Amino acid sequence: MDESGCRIHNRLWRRESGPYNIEVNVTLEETIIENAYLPLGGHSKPENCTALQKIAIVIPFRNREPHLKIWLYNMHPFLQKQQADYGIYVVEQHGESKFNRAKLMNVGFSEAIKEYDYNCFIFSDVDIIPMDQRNLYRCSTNPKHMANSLDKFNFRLLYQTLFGGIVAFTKEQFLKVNGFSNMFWGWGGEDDELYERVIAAKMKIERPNPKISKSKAILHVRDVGNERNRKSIPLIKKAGIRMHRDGLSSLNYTIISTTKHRLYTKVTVDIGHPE
Ligand code: UD2
Repeated sequence: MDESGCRIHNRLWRRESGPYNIEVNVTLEETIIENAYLPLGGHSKPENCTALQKIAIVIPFRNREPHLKIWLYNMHPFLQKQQADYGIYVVEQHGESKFNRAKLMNVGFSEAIKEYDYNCFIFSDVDIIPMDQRNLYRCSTNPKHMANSLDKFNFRLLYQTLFGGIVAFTKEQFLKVNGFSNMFWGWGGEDDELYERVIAAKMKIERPNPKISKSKAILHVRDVGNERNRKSIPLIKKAGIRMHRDGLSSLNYTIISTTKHRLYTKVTVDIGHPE
């Protein structure tokens, strides 16, 4: 699949290239005013061309409103300058049970494909914002790890198999790995498990040039309800043998509400609790 999307994109991109000022002192109200032309649900398309990739951005979420408004404020113009045809899905975990980032990603994928012919899925944490307009938010011929150059890690890759933060999968790639595991409750391991799935499915990981994928990670304390998952290691080790029965194919959830906000679609979901 062509990464550039619209044909005229490259021309615009050169003009707009380079470091990008991330604004952190923002209100949701000003973000809404600046994006008043967006149709409800935060779905935007380029006006003068047809993008090859239709991108659903899926954000796992609970109690992170301050980060969400910064993300939205910065990412709408960023994605529009890249001539993206994109929709934003904020998937909020309902209730108090342990956070399950991976299962929320699976829900986002499953709900987004009901609404539009998305063929690229970017699964992104709510607190990571790219610093360079040339960092293309697009899918590639292999699953792509996009959070490989974060300010909080001095723009270095912490370890070779790191696959957390932001990953991009075409629809086919994501179906091939049966999505994320549903079994990771609490912090950690679900990203490493997804890496193992990709390898077991005989795909490779791609990463952008770290000079271009420089991104800001907003610092925060560990969330209540997202304590470290101490059961992750055996699950990661057996990812390859478990992946076809644990993932999109075994996903169960109950939608509490789907709300079309100006800047995004919010899916509030009951994903149950650890067994
Ligand atoms: C790392 C990974 C992240 C994930 C996590 C372990 C990177 C850059 N990031 O991030 O992708 O693998 O470790 O699970 O490698 N969230 C909420 N509310 C909560 C808890 C989490 O909205 O109560 C969402 C939010 O989108 C957040 C994301 O989950 O950005 C990841 O959680 P984190 O920020 O606590 O994890 P972090 O920064 O250690």
